[in-house]
Amino acid sequence: MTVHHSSHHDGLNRVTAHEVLNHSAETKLPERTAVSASTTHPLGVLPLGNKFFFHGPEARSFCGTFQRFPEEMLSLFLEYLDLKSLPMLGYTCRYLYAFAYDDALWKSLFLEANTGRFEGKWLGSWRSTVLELPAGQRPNIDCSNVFSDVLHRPFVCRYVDLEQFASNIPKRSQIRKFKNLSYEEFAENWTEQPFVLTECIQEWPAYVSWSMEEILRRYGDVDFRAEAVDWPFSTYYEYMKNTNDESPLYLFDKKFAEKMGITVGHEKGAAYWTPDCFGPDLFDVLGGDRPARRWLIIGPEGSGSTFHKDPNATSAWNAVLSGRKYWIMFPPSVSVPGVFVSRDGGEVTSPLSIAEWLLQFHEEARQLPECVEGICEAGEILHVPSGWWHLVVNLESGIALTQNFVPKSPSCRHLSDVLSFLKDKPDQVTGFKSDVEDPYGRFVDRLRETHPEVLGKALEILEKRSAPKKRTWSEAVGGNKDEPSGGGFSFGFGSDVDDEEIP
Ligand SMILES: O=C(O)CCC(=O)C(=O)O
Ligand SMILES: [Fe+2]
Repeated sequence: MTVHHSSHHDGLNRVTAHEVLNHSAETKLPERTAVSASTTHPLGVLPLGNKFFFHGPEARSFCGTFQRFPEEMLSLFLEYLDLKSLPMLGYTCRYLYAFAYDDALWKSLFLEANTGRFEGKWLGSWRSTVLELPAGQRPNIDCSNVFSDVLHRPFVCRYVDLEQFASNIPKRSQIRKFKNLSYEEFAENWTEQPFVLTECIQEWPAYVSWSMEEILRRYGDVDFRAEAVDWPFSTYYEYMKNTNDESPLYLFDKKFAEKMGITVGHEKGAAYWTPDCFGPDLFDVLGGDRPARRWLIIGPEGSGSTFHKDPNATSAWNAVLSGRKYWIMFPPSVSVPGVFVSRDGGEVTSPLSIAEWLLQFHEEARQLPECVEGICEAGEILHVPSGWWHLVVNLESGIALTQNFVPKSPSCRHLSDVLSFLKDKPDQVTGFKSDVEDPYGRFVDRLRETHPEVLGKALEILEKRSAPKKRTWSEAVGGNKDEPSGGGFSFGFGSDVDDEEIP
């Protein structure tokens, strides 16, 4: 951008009408490079620490009473302003201009204003899109005497080099890769471990022929769900090519098959099918009452999923059709650094964006012996065991398909986990149609008809797990680290079952 070197040293430091009106052609922001304090904010805002090297007047000293606000509070206050007041306040001085320019505020304003189908054009930022500013232009206002971490941090995160986190993976935590697996091998040994299959989806028509351009050509007018918005793919495509969002909108659509008019499964002409190794999906017994299971996932570099466990204690596979994904995963009972879970496991608070988590916690997380990491390349498919924590980031823009399922394994552990989830955490159950009032009851009924033995075994596990274990007094008080007292700690059923109680 053009920098007006003189402007912020004069008098009141107001934004001049000349600056507001004189739009300059938008310069392309830098490609992702190593984190550096010089990562360019579009208005030239610098990290807070830089003010100690600055000798001119700071913009902040011209914003009147607002100087009393810590910058976090100012930013919070601005969230309450509407589409008219926000820019008006921004025009009062350079400091407030920089804050009112924050695109996260404009994203909220966009979402408030566009609840229906969005017919407009993506213009490179939420602000430009809301204000319908001519494409590729933005006000030419120099804010290089604005020092703010709140405003600068998202740009550091946006341009952080993601490869640094995906490289030098310690050998012990490398995710296992196989060409393929048989169902027997999977069911016996691998239902509780993450792994990647490298030669499994090469024959999928979806792998052979779907590219961004092909989807654009064939489905450009079709609306897909991307977090809070439904956009025609052509709009999302423009967004992906041209966004500075720290956490880019992620296309995550469960109705894609219907929308694209494709079939899935082993019938002729299907676009893809579940690899044989994952075997049957026990939720199939629910027929049309089964919860949502498949998603098309599309996103730009840097998009992805923050730490979570998959819904309803299901397992999943995730196939990369194009692009590359970095995965970092932990077994169910591990507490992941930087991730806070409510007591019942229902609420995961990962207030951090993916890049923030990587910058702050990746190193610490990698030290944990349970850490599993790896890159899933295009043409590969990854297994997410039920209950495992995972964070995923796209190292390149790409297309993926994912499907959740309840594997059938000799131990029946997965089924019992799902049953216990449906039974004990009804408020956390997701993905069922609203007319399925009692997912647990319905599932048990169908299993009784179709898989009585499997159901029996799973219920037995459940019973054992919930029956309070009787312990003798000496067992209860006598345990120590090397010689645990009866039953104390176990990696057992993985999930969020509290330690057994002493009656
Ligand atoms: O971003 C991704 O591809 C991972 C998606 C995921 O974890 C999920 O669908 O549960
Ligand atoms: Fe997931």
